[in-house]
Amino acid sequence: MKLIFCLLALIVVSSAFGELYRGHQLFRIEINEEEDAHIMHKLGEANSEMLDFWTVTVPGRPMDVMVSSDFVDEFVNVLAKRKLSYEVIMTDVQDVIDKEAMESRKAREGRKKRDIMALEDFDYSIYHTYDEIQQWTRDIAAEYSSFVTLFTFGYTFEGREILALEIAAPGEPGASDPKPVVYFEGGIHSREWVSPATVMYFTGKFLRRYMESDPEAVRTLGMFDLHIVPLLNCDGYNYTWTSNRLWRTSRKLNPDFGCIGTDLNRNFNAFWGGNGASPWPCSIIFRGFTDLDNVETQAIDNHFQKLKENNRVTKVFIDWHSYSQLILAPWSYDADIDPPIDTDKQIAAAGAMAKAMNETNNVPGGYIHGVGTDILYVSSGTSKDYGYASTPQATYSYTVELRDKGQFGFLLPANQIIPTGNESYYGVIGMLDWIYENDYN
Ligand code: 0X9
Ligand code: ZN
Repeated sequence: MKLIFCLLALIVVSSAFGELYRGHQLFRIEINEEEDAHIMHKLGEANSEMLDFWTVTVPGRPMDVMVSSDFVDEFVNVLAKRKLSYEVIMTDVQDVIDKEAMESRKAREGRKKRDIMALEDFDYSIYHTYDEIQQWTRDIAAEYSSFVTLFTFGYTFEGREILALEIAAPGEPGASDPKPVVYFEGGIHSREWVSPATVMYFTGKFLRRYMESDPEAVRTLGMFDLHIVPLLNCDGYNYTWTSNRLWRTSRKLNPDFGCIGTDLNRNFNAFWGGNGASPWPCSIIFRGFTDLDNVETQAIDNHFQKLKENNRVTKVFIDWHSYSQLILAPWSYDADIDPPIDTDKQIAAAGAMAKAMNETNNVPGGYIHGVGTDILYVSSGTSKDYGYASTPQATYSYTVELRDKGQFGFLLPANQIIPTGNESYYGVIGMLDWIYENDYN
């Protein structure tokens, strides 16, 4: 059985992706004027098939946009007319995708195949398929069954289901009973592969170190219960392995429009339908027809409804994304309103996380923290605003954008998974220590 899994994984890796992005180029453009941001925004709306904004237009920030091969000339003309400076970061996106797939294949070939699914030999330094992630989740629950529970959200689509872990270690002296919940979610955007890889890495590390009585791990797991969804957007993620490496949204069919997908990070019931989310079902930031109308977001909300019914306190909510190296606090839905009343605490805890992350690896460019709308862009119906203002009511709710700063973007090489996972591990400890010391009870 294991051998069949391994062979299947190899076939998937070698046959995936086709040539969808041959000749596509990734541009980095300096946008300094509001008017240029507006023009780029409009250009994107009018040419959504040709332009994929990897980061969004905000004056004062570089904007990364992937331009399809037959639109490159026209796009360069627009840039020239507006006198906008730019550099081409990837001259052929397909080459970068192929390189990633080849490296992944080589890494797998070099290993004893029977090890792929064994937890003790689980290789955190490569990206994993949907099946492997599911297997890992089940294996973790089995290995640490005395305090880790596997739970499902009761949703399957073509056999795929969202699995989650509850890590509830015995409380340390001074811990609340029950302990406050810390929620971590990976893979809401399917092309951001480093997100589930990181969540899995630091989860595994917390558990291993806890068993070794490491004081940091014992303190963290002894003070908080962790609820972990390693991979939320299972269908989308599977699709990035089989068909389109750069797929972002869910795989829900939008009947009557002939296109598929909702941006799950625009579909939450917090300020749903506002700015920075599209009502157009074929947009990659489509908000859905109504809030929570995708099984993934609904599953999350059901989970928090249940926690609420059981009077559980969710203290921290983090949705892990890539890329840009940012720790973003609420709000993201509107730049013109005051930040939430908890903003000082939120920023201080995010600062503790950023400090720990930057001290771990001194990653180029560092991690920056701040209020979402100050350092990124406006978007509504996002998980971060939901985590704070809707069902979870977590005082500390964030979007974390992992590595890198744009050299590889969503196509981050696998050799950066472990360093990213490590800095995130210490980032989580830094944040939870701050909360424990300043705002636990
Ligand atoms: O646009 C998103 O959903 C997130 N960025 S990503 O490149 N991973 O897609 C950020 C959303 C949260 N924050 C703000 N918009 N302020
Ligand atoms: Zn994302």
